[in-house]
Amino acid sequence: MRTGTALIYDEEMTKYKLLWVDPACKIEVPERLTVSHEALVRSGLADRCVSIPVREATEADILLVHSEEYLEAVKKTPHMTLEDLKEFTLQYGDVYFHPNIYRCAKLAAGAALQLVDSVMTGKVRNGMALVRPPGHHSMRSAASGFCVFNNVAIAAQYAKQKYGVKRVLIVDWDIHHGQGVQYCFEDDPSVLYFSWHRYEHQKFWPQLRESDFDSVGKEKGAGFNINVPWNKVGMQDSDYVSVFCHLLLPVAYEFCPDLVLVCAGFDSAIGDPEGEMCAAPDVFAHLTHLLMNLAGGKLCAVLEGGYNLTSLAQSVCQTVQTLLGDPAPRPADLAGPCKSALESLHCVRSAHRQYWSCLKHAADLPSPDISTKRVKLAEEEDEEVTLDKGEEEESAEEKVWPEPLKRVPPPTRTAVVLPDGVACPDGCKNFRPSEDLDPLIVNKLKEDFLKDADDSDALSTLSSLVALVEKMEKNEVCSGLALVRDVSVAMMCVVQHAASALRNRVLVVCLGDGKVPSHVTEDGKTCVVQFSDKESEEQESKYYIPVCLKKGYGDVSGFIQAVLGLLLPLGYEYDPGLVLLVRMSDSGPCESAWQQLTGLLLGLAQGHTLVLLQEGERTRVGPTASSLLGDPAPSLGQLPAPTPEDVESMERLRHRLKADWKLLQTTGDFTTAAADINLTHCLTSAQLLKLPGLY
Ligand code: FKS
Ligand code: ZN
Repeated sequence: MRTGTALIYDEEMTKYKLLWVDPACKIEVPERLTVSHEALVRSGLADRCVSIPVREATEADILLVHSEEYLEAVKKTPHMTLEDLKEFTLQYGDVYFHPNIYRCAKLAAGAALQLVDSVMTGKVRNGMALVRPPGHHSMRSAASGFCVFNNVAIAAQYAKQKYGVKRVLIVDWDIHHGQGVQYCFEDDPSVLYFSWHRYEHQKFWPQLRESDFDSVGKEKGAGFNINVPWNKVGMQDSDYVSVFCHLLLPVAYEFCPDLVLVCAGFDSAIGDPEGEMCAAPDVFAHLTHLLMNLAGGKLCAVLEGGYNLTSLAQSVCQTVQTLLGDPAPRPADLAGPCKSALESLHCVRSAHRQYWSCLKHAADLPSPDISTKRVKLAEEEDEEVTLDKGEEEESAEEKVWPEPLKRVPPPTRTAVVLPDGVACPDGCKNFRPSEDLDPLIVNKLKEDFLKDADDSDALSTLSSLVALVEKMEKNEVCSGLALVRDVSVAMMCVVQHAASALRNRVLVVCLGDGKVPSHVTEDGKTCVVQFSDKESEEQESKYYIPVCLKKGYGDVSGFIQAVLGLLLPLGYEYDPGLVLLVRMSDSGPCESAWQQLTGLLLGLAQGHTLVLLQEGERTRVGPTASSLLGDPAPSLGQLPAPTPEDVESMERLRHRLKADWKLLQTTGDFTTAAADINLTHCLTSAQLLKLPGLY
């Protein structure tokens, strides 16, 4: 099993800077790198990483993406006078040259390649390269936006060429559009490029028409370029998480990459003067976590932008700490995406519905000319007038936000409660309650859950579970796994204890059609999501969510789609303190889908997940423990389309719940209310299916 996180950094890359006055370039300073690296050192994270030296990218490496003429031109810059450098710079937009930048650009690209080598050869599982200059704007024959060579594009080509990697996913969470990456892979279906970026209807740099949602890729590459334009500033955690759940992740799972590269720019975080967004640095822990079960965990993050030094350093630490496997912090209050984000999401999903079966059911644009463009432009002009009259807005850099809480992993990662004769999996701790339970609790357990009051085995299991849950609440244990005689009883017992004695909300995720504790959900302290192949007879409520997958778990696509598009957003919005994952009898999905589910759920509740398995399912103990320990789940393979029945029932469910759970929304307000009403009240489900364009 590959483990370890690489950190690639070299001080040499701080040794160039802007030598003249240029307001567009003054934010790109050497301190960006030093503060990021120092924060990693100071927090002890750097020490936990495997430090890998940089190297210079060779000419052959650079030529994987750039033209010979361009390389030759850049090669001359170390020998130029200041005047020559200025003049050379003028032919490009928002970039500067320096006598040492060619050397640094070779190191930056080389650092990305060293990272790819370390991950692909199994020396480490994942890693991050801290580099300058950044790369994602540079094009075949042009520098742009502080970028000289396209580090990540070169890394993708290199991985394909050297390791025969078939599919690469590039996630560009920098707040600028990496047009250089887009141009490089536009017609290439083996590289899926995803970018979100501040766009403001083409008013924001680089102000390109082709950064909009309708640039989906060309020829064979159609569908493999995904642009999410942000048409407003101030996007928050919810907006980012929503786009991951409803767009990036479903497509990424369907694509099934062999390698994930991240254009890791942190100008998308709060406080950044360029991005002017409001996402907390902690959100990068979640974005990172959500990508870590793709490609068997092979993830390489390469620094791009980030200009608020405080926010940048915090965001880098969140990313690296997550790569190291520490549980993500509790997500901030995710109140759902804003209207503008929903509109963008809707436009991108509909532009891509013909290419990805996970998006087939996404709504069409309501009418051909409602793109986010025209309608919004008109509105915006109005707004600007009002803004001028108002007070001067606070600048992004004056924004204050709380420092992310220190993430202290519990002393025990995974504790197990197993019957005699079942070996404790490597890396787990056999759980024995350290002190006796309160006799009152023991009596209550006996009364409520034991058929036979003298059944000491059953009592000891239940007592252990209760004690374990308490340890998890105290953050002494992160996750747990129990093999029990009767999962239903164990589930009821944990839920009841949590509801009465614990402070935290519990998310119960139940696989199988057994009876669930739906009656305890009313006050919202418990939320139950039940996957089964039967229609539920329970009373539906905001906190009891039956997900019916008709083909059971035979259809992995349907299952994963429900996990990504329903369970995760719901879980993120509900923000439990404990996740109880219950697998009833022999009804769960295949091993890899089960591991994906377990891995993804660890992003909630600071990784506090307790898994209950039925005693007969001993063979599941090993793989489940491995997921709880943070090992990446195996890939599911390229996913086929989910069955129309499953899609239909999921969409109906989403439709019912989206008023209560804002993170389940995928469309803006501009789909007509009439269509909404038709959907819920007038049409049969068969009719619904024929009208995918309506919802
Ligand atoms: C100053 C205008 C600056 C250029 C922005 C370049 C952004 C570069 C970046 C990278 F990741 F490449 F570093 N316009 N008000 O952040 O995307
Ligand atoms: Zn940027």
